[in-house]
This record gives sequence, C-alpha cells and structure tokens, in this order.
Amino acid sequence: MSRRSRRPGGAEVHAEFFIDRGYLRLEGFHPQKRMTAIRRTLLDEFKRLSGERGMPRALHGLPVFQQIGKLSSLVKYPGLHEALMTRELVDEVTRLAGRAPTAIQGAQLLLSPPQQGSWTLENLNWHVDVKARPADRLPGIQAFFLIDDVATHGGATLALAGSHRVGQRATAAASLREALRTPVDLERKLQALGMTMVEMAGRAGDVFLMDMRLLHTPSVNATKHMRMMATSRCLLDG
Ligand SMILES: O=C(O)CCC(=O)C(=O)O
Repeated sequence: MSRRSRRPGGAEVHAEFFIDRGYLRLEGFHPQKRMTAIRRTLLDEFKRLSGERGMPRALHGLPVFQQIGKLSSLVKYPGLHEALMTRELVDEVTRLAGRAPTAIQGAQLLLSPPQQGSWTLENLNWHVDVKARPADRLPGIQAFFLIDDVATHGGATLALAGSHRVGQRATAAASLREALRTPVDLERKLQALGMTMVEMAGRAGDVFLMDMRLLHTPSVNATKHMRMMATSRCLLDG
C-alpha cells in the first residue's frame, strides 16, 4: 500500500482542488523502495554514458532544454511504465476526470544533467501538448513522477495553475502571453490573472497530476544532482 497523503475530505477535496487549480500533488504515492531501484539504474547509466568526462559527450554544446530530450532518449529502464502508471494511479485519474482514459501513453523519462546554469524564468518553453476542443472540456491528465528527490531549482517541470481556463478568456490570454515574454515581477502578474506557478519539486515517490490544458515548461537544473522524473499522458475522448 502506498503511503499517499490524504487531506481532510479525501477524494472530494482532491477533485475540487484539481478542477479549480488544474493540478494535484499526491505526496508519497509510490513507495520510496520502488523509486530507489529505478534511481540506481538511471545513475549507473548516466555514469556509463559520461565516462571520465562528468557529462555524456552527446550533450556537449546542446542548448539546455535539448539536453533533456537527448539524455532521456539515451537512457532506458525496462518496465518503467508498469512501475509508475499503476492500476491505483489510473483509478485516481479516472476519479478526477469523471471518466476512464481512452489511451495512456507509455511513460517517458525526463532527465536533466546537473549544473545546467543559473535558474531563470527567461526564455522558457511554455506550451500545452494537446489542443482542447471545446476549450472547457478536459482533454487529458498528464502524470509527472518524481523518481528522485527534486530540490527547488533542480530542473522540475513548471506549470501554471489556473491556466486551464485561459482559453475561454481572450484578454487574459493576451496578458498572460505578455507576462511570460517579459517575466519581471511574474508572480504578481500571475496572481492578478488568478494563476500561480507550480514547481514540481518534492520527494521521490511524489506524483503530480496535471490537466493537459495547463501551460507548462521544462526548467533549468541549477543543482549538482541529476533531475530524475518521468511522465505519462492519459488521454480522454470528447
Ligand atoms: O520537465 C520537463 O522536462 C518538461 C516536460 C514537458 O514539457 C512535457 O512532458 O510535456
């Protein structure tokens, strides 16, 4: 049994929070022991690829966010999907969505090498992975898994809680685009739009479930530790 934290009110409070903010953090959803086994293999793979150089040769000279895609494609962990996207988690997704996913994409690693540079809100890659049609209908729920502890500014995915409703408000969408382009005083500007920035940092075993209409982006790993996360998308038909 996982040691998932339960807030007062349980499932209903979870669902209300998810509908309002567009995400939910399930602390300690997966047991630490399961994450440790995956983490060890990933670290061994990283060392094997790096040799004496401290960084895999294939990453040299690549822009920060391309390093994530490259490193994640070089490392394999057979059984990753089954270890992370468990029946219990699919049930949680189904409860939140109010219907079962029609397709679940295989889990993909999200690995960032250590010390990518200074942490910044400049030049991030804010995006959504699917178009919601109609805009007020949940198109899917994306799960983000913490395989290792991820510290603040340790390369965790960033998401904009509340941005799932912006598709229905053209003026807010324009203000948001402008705020993200010039991210000075960003927290205050987001607050004025009813949004908050969520950094998916936390402990190994935590899972974040995200409404796929939420804007999200990779971030810079400014720490000395490799960022070890994974993701899987649960798609919902009309
Ligand atoms: O944390 C990351 O590397 C970003 C992940 C992302 O944007 C995605 O999976 O859609």
